Formats: sequence, structure tokens, C-alpha cells
Amino acid sequence: MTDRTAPRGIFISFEGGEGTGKSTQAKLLRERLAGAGVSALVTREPGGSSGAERIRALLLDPDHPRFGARAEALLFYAARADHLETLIGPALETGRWVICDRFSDSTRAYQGALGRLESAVVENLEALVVGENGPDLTILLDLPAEIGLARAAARRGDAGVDGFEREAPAFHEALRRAYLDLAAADPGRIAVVDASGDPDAVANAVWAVVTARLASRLAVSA
Ligand code: T5A
Repeated sequence: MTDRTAPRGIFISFEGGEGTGKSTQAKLLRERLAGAGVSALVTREPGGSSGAERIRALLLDPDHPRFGARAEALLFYAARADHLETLIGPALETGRWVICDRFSDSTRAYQGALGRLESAVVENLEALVVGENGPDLTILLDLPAEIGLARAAARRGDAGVDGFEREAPAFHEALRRAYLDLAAADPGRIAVVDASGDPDAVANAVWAVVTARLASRLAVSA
């Protein structure tokens, strides 16, 4: 049954380049939160809701070349609108925490900084679709691009490579720099975590950030 008296949940996003361990860490954080008595929903972008998953299939179709940056930004924000309206928003309203594997910083980094889309375009879409409903905390998993790409390739095996993974190594190094610039511009929301250790070591570092930044809410929810 829905608890309408619970305080609004906390929204946490994970960001970073390919294979930095976002999905792995999102699940490990859900387990840590459960141990602290906090129920969290893990979701992802692009996708998460059924409408957004259909848009994901278009964006990541291995048989289709990448759309231009403007078209991609519109599609990512269309997916984000559905995701926020049908999944993330309702979960937060009932007091559940939400952990999202990628969110708006991915559009800022990939389509904005790397796609050279004017930042005003991304920020106008952000204001229209997300407004004040963005993440309370963003954890940027930072890793040299070649390590992340090697991890992603090992996991993928023979499965199809999408257009993003096909980009040159220089693209992925520039992406890392773009993310670090975003973190430097918004240190109150974005925390950088070294993702080069083993999954448990990274999870410990993530948990240290979450407990330090959200101590009051953890004490209330636990
Ligand atoms: N995109 C997305 C945009 O351009 N704009 C946007 O607005 C949005 C939302 C999404 C693509 O769309 C782009 C960005 C992306 O290119 P995706 O398939 O969802 O595509 O790709 P990623 O989000 O990059 O997901 P990956 O699965 O590639 O990376 P993760 O989630 O960072 O990594 P994870 O956890 O799956 O781990 C990868 C492998 O490494 C191992 C895991 O076991 C796994 O095998 N691993 C580790 N190995 C060693 N040490 C560790 N610490 C490890 N952690 C995980």
C-alpha cells in the first residue's frame, strides 16, 4: 500500500563513461541502503519506463548510425520525460529512494560537450522536462577511458556494439574530461569517486559519500 505520509524520497544518479561500473554500483548501493532500512528503486537511462525503453531501442540500435546531437538530445529528453512522469516521480512521492544509472549529465556530456550542441539547447530542455526534479546527489565514477572500454567489451562479448561504444578512444578521454568539468562546476551535487578499484572498494567509497552527504535522511529513514 502507498505511504502518502512519508517524506519525499531521495534521487541519486550515477554518471561516467562506458564501463565505469555504474550498473554494478547502482545495485550495490541499493543493497547498502536496504541494510540501512531504506527501500530504493534502481532504474536506468535511456529507458527505465516502458515508453522510454522503446526510445532506448531507437537510440542504441546497433544497426543504425548515431543520430545528430540535436536529434539525440530531443530523444533522450523525450525518454526522460516519460521516465520522470511514470516511474521516478511516483516512486519519490511515496518516499522511495531512486537510484538512476545515468541522467541529465549524460546529455550534457555526450550531446552537449562532445556533440558540440549549444549548452542553451540542453539547459532549455532540462528546464522544460526536469526543472527542480533532478537528482539530489550525483556520483561520478571516474576511470581512464581505456579501462572502462575494456571492461565494457569484456562484458559484452560478441553482442553488437552500439554507435556510442564505436566512437574513437579520444572521444572517450574527452568525455572523461567533460564529466570532470561538470563536477567542478557543481560540487554541491556531483561527487567524484575513483572507480579503478575492485567493485567492493568502489562501493565503500560510494557509501562514504552517501552517508556523508545524506546523513540526516539516512538517520530519519533507518
Ligand atoms: N547516452 C545516455 C547519451 O549519449 N546521452 C544521454 O542523455 C544518456 C542517458 C547508453 C549510451 O547512451 C549514451 C551513453 C551511452 O553510450 P548503455 O548500454 O546503457 O548505453 O551503456 P552504459 O551506460 O555506458 O553502460 P555500461 O554497461 O557500458 O557501463 P556501466 O554500467 O558503467 O558498467 P557495468 O557496471 O555494467 O560494468 C561493466 C563491466 O565491468 C565489470 C562488470 O562486471 C561488467 O562486466 N565491472 C568491474 N570490473 C572490475 N572492477 C570494477 N570495479 C568493476 N565494476 C564493474
